[in-house]
Amino acid sequence: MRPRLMGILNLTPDSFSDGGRIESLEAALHRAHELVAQGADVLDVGGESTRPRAEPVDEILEIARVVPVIRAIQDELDIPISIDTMKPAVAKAAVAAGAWMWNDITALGFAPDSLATAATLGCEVVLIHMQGEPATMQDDPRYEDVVEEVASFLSKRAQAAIAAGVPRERIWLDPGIGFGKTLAHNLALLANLDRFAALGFPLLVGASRKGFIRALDRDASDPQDRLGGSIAVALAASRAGAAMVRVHDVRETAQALVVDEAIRRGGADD
Ligand code: HH2
Repeated sequence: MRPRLMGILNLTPDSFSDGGRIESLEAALHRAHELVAQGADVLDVGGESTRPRAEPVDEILEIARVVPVIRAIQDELDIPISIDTMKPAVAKAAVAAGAWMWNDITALGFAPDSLATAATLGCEVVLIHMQGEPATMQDDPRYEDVVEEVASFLSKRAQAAIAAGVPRERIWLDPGIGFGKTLAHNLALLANLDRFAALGFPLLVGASRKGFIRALDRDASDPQDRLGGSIAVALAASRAGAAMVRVHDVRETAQALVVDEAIRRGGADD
């Protein structure tokens, strides 16, 4: 089984890789159609950038950015929508508009009512590991044992979500590549993805165009030049049993995953 493809639809002026490109409802819808045509299984809609040193966005503005786009996608396309937000009010508005999944980089830890809101909404929930907060997370991240600490954090947050009333089968885990991690931390996590897949929840991996790729390839200072590295991670995630990968380049990743899966099956579909 290869992972499902979560196509990234950023509605933010400052996302690191494609920020500023989507400036209208029409442009967002056009991009949504493109991502679906390329093979996306889920669209991840975000109204606040989570890149290191990004400016926080007020929840009213975030809702105004994402809700009309979610409604329009619902009207025109048959695809599950994920809302990438840490704010319960935004998740509520997005789910009311039709979102199927709440993708939260704070693992339902940002607001006191995050856990209860997720339980009430009854939607799918992605719990992501992050050390610190977006503005400063890359300043000096430290771990004794990054793999064990991230695994233990994710297990605890999953238990907290279940205790708050989130159905177990709705919970997804994500080790949070680039969220308060050095290159060595990211590589340790990526080399041990099977450890996270074994925690008993579907695993989501988001590494598309992220900064650690540039740390390995100095020519990739422009995020758009990180396709090869992003695909390498998608294949590693697939081989480790990930259920979904979050990517900008859906078409190219889909092709790589299909070919990789065929090779692993030894050409059984020929
Ligand atoms: N990474 C980003 C945002 N959301 N969600 C999940 N589940 N996993 C991730 O790794 C993840 C995520 C990075 O966000 P940003 O800096 O806004 O850039 P982009 O959305 O272009 O990836």
